Amino acid sequence: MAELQRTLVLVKPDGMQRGLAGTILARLEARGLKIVGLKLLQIDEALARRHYAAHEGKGFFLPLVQYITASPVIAAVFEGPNAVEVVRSTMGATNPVQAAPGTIRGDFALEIGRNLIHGSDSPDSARLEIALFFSEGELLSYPRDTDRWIIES
Ligand code: D4T
Repeated sequence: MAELQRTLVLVKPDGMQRGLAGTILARLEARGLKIVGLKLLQIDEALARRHYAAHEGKGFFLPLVQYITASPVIAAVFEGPNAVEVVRSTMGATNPVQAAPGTIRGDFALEIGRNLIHGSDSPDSARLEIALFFSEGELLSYPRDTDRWIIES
């Protein structure tokens, strides 16, 4: 069986404002991934700077911080085999212009600065990012009766 992973997903402010939160989460759920953490929160500037620390100093950094702090977001942790890569492929390319139709960004977004969703880009980033948004006690492990129909054990 493939490695069971957890990954952080954010429904960004544009997803919330456009009423696409349910659609975005539903696509990941329908793929077979399991929600093990979920919250609505307003990201403040300090958290935005930590989350996007890798981009500090780049031209798009300040607009990116303004964008991610502009409205509440949903933070979710999804679990499943290869969850990091599966979320990334379901999201589509960072720039929606290059995102394939059928992906979240390819179906619902037009511009890189309004690309609706964040997903961790590696298992190591996922661990760091999950810890930024969730305490251990906010993450639940539980079996689903459907798991055996989604995951070959
Ligand atoms: P996030 O982190 O938001 O899921 O996006 P990605 O993982 O797909 O892409 P990223 O880290 O390279 O970029 C983070 C964030 O910055 C915005 N961005 C990026 C931008 O506005 N202009 C740019 O040129 C780049 C590279 C979009 C996503």
